[in-house]
Amino acid sequence: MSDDDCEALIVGAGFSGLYLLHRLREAGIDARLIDAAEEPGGIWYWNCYPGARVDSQVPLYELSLPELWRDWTWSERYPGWRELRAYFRHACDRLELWPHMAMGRRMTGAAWDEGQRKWRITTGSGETIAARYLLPCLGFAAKAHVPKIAGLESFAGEWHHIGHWPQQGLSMAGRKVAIIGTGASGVQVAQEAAAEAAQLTLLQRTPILALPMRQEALSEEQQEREKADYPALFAARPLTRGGFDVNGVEISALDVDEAERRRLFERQWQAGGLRFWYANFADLLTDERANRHAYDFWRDKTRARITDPALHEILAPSEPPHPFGTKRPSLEQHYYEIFSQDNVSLVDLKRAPIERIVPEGILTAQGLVECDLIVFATGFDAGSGGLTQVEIRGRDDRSLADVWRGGVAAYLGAAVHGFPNLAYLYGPLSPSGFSNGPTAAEIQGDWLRDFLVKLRDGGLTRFEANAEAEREWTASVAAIGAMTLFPRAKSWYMGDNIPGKPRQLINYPSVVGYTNYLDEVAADGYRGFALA
Ligand code: NA7
Repeated sequence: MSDDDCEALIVGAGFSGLYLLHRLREAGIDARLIDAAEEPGGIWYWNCYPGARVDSQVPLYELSLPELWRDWTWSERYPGWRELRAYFRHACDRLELWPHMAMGRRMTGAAWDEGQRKWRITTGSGETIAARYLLPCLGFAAKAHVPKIAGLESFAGEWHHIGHWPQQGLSMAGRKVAIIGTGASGVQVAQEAAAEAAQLTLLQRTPILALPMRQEALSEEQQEREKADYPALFAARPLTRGGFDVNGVEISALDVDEAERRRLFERQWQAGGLRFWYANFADLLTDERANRHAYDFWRDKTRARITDPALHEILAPSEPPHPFGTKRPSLEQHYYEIFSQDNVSLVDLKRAPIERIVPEGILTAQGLVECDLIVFATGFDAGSGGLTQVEIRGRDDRSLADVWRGGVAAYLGAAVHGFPNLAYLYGPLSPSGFSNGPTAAEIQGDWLRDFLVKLRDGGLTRFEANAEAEREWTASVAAIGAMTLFPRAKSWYMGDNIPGKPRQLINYPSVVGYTNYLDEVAADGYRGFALA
């Protein structure tokens, strides 16, 4: 036994990993945690690019533990990465997690030892840790996607993916910056680059349907007052579809007249943040005609902010590029205004595709975009990418990457047949990408704690998802997805932002539905698992 051998090894120090570590230790389970990063924070460690901030509002975007929120105050409604990292350090302090955590250790492989009923986990520094349970909490965006573009190696300047931004920071002042990708990350970094760079070029393939954030400075007094409502707010989160504070209204956008429809659209638009997405009409994401009303509202509001009419059709097209909200809408603070600055230009890659990268910049079908810094805001191999990039070998010595080659299959979006004693959190086929992060972390963390306590108390040392339960769960996510408009977009929700990745809905589209299902499984003696 090495000093690190333990009952449960958690991998990842984001919301899911830290919450689980706390809950397991509280329950008397010898749990430890490793993470490749030097500091806790998960996605907020790696994504430290200028402008990186969360687009779920606090206090919804924090853990519900009173020992954490009682003496914590935020400076903004949508905090930036620095403040979020400070929050994670606060959580580790208050919950006294540090002695059980080892930072700077990357899991490079894991193999199941059936004889010993243990996982043997190897790390980048060559250690092996033995653990009864392996609990990866890698987040949805652990593997950055850098598209293969010919000539990148010949580029004379500097390039970075936003998920591997230099920890020491990087000034964009006075530089010629090109950003490839206009998802949530592209929008955030563009707003900062526009203020600093001598020249900024955005290369857009699909327009983002971005919503106004309506950032708000928060005072200590205001938060002290709001804290009286926190317990009710936190109790409501698992009972909503998206893990936020409310659901949408329970009526169809088609059952009301134009004036009433506009009233609700306007209210959620003014409230700001993602509310126009998660607190809209009931059929926003299931009925194309209802969705079209929302799109038209968004387009008209957005066009009113774009001063150059030539950009209207590129940034906010007459016809929707995809149903509104079937790709993640990002939040913006002044994104549409940057296009009226002299130092900012936009390339529509649909008309002028990238041909190759040359030493001076990016060559498109319409000419050279000169630059000395390329920012890849090109997304992630979301959901499964973090798990399959590690060599995880199960019962039959097959790797998870191999088992999932034709598509992801998992029971409850957490356990895989053939991989005993492994449960991953915030991963594919769980609500992850459709859930406010801390809400999912708590629902899954509490459930897993209860499961492992039940095994311990029953003298059991092995669980494995049944093949049939796994098939049913995987099929049910696809079937529920087919009732929505999500398959109408090419997005990371459908797994098909990565060339060659099988197309399937990778997130379970209801937090409350998931919560209820987990409760039923527990009440039914953890059906769907073989226990030994
Ligand atoms: P996203 O949302 O996956 O956005 C990636 C962007 O990069 C998107 O605009 C893509 O265009 C673009 N992209 C990807 N590959 C290419 C290539 N080869 N050429 C040009 N453009 C490309 O990632 P983000 O990091 O912005 O956001 C991820 C999540 O973080 C977000 O959903 C929130 O939950 C927070 P496309 O749309 O595919 O045409």
